[in-house]
Amino acid sequence: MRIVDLRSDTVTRPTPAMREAMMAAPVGDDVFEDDPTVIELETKCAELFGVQASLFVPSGTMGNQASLYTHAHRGDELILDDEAHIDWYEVGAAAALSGLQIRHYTAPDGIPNLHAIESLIRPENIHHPKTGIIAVENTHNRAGGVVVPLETIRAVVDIAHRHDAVAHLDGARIWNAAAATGIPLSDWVQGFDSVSVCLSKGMGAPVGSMILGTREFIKRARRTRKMFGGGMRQAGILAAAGIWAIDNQFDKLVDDHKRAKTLADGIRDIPGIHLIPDPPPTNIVVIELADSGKTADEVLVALKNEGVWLVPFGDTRIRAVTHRDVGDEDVATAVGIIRDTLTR
Ligand code: TLP
Repeated sequence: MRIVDLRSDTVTRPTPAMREAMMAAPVGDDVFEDDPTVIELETKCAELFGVQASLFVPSGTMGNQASLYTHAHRGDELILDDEAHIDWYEVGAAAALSGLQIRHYTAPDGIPNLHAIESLIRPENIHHPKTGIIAVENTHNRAGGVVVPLETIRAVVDIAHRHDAVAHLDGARIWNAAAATGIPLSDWVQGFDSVSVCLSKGMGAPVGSMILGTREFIKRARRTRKMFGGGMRQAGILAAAGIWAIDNQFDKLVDDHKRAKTLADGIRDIPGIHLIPDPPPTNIVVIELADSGKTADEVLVALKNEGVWLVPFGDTRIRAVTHRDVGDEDVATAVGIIRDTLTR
């Protein structure tokens, strides 16, 4: 049975050409800062995003958490929307590692609520924690791959800076925001005090994320990475995959977006479901099943038995993600099987 694996864009496997680039990469010891391929990737990303410096880290989680740790003072508050990846899927690390207290606002559509953020900022008072960090996610995963508009992003950064806080961007899929809008990568990260971007999602690298920031911040983040056990040695083998991805995969993300729309077109009229949002803005299709009377778990098991793999996003919510290893035929197969399963 052919499997259509729509669980995540993290499931992509390196292409033969990417593997060749990895095999051919000159390497050194990155803890001694003399791996030429890591240096090439870090230089390339700094230029591409228009920042002073960047740092190669093993994962998006480390990209976010090493950034937060590098900024944080224990007891500071971190303002986040209540669907943020940092809150849902990073094992409580902001509290456990950085001593941050999280303060939420609600943003079911993934778009930061500026008024809510402003109202959560703590006034100067001996009793209060200090608002230390405001974080934004773009594209927003749990909201369905939503692109947070540039003016909203800029307004959040402005609020942070007006209140002596720093702004962090979880830009795991910022590539998709740039691909979907045509607005350059550098515009999306401008003004942030730290940014984490992933090479191992739609970009298709097997491992790796980048932290972006000033030279001074990246120098400190390098120490944090070492403390977190993320100092890698001949990491050029992995960095080469990232360089290959930037050169060859970035301009193909629009195909993933088209396939997400095709998937949505094929299923939106199924009674009892709706898509969040509809149409899907990038490569993530979130399907709400509440009105169908079916649960996420039963639907996921039935789909899996037919070779279509998705993940739960709540008791009655499931997620499909398109990526490089899913072609037009796979999408057509998935549409057929999802229709059969949900109308049975
Ligand atoms: N997201 C994964 C899961 O953890 C949910 C996925 O399948 O989407 N920020 C965002 C917005 C992410 O979506 C992810 C991964 C990360 C950070 C963390 O990246 P990794 O998995 O490399 O630690």
